[in-house]
Amino acid sequence: MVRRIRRSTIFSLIAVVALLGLGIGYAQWTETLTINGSVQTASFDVDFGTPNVSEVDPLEVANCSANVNHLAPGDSNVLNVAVTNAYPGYSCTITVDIVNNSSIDVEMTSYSPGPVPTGLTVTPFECDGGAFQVGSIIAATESVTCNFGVVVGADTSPSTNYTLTASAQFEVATP
Ligand SMILES: [Ca+2]
Ligand SMILES: [Ca+2]
Repeated sequence: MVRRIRRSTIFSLIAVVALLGLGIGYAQWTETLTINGSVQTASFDVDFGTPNVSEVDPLEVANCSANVNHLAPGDSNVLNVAVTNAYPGYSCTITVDIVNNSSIDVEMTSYSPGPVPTGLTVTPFECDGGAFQVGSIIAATESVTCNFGVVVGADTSPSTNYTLTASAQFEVATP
């Protein structure tokens, strides 16, 4: 009887140890996975570059200047052109890049020239020699060179301020 009890005790201990071992093994095969989400959207920013001006000023009294307006740091969405002391026969041409500072391609979706005051002639805002138009795409980080001109006609009035506006809209290019 004494021997049997011992055997059974020893067997029980072994069984317990074996179960503990299984428990440890099972824990090692159970892991918690953590997902850290991070989504970065593309940057979108179209700007005017630094404009250049050339003029036909036979009397050499007029002046034409152009600059970009920074609505926010690095955001050059407005091109300002000022012509002073203009007279019939004077003309000024502005050349400016439209720069796609986005990380994605952008498409010009519309261009809206404003009304041209009587007495002035405004040559069309032309980009890439006319090849770039509504529906055209500027690839990421690329640019397109545009120009337009203002010609002062014979029927302008002295000491008058003429106002010109135009706008172009861009959006993410659809493939
Ligand atoms: Ca001048
Ligand atoms: Ca911009």
